[in-house]
Amino acid sequence: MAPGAGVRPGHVTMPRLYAILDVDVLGGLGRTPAWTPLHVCDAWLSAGVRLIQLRAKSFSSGAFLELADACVSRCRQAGAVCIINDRADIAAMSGADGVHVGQDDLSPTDVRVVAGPNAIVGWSTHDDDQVADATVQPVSYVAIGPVFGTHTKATGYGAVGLAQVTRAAVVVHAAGTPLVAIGGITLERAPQVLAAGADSVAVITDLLVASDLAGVQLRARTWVSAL
Ligand code: TZP
Ligand code: MG
Repeated sequence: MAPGAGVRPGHVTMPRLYAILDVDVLGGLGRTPAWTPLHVCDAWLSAGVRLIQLRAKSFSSGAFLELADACVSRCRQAGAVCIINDRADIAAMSGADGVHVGQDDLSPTDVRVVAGPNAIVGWSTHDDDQVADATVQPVSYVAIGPVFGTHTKATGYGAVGLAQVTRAAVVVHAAGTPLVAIGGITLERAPQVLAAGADSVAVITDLLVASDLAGVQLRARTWVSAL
């Protein structure tokens, strides 16, 4: 059996659409009146989105916690999962379902000290070595990316492409772990990413292609029904 094989800590069946609510991307859209994170959260949930990661790099800790509290309670009411980016403390305090961390954040083991054994813990990877390492970490899912070029995040890594998604899928599935693909994924590209082996596609920008909030809801509905 592969290292780490079996049911993973914080085991989760991932919905095919993994929506990331990035408050800085929202702010950068320059919409008038501004689309608040909670407006977008509500639009996505009412469209059937069932997994939202809250990402707020520029927020103070207090503002992030306040937003996380509101987001978690909306997700809970809708029967959706809410995951907090980077901050195990904010995930624990807000009662979120989990935490997503990257290679330079707290390790998955350290995240679990704060978030607990049942939390969903996701970890970003960008190459074969990191994917192999992920199979021996206490993670609930592994993310691979950027699959395509993206302007949303300067990851420091080049686009990994679909072949890398397939390689990662083989390795992480052997360890009993779902694979999330991220980076430059659009409605048009999502089917090929899933066909390459990803269980879920994580999306920021393409879920916001709309001119108003009704359009945001429609865009999310289109995504949910397409997958
Ligand atoms: N990690 C790798 S690529 C990326 C993150 C957070 C950004 C994805 O954003 P988009 O807009 O869906 O390309
Ligand atoms: Mg991070």
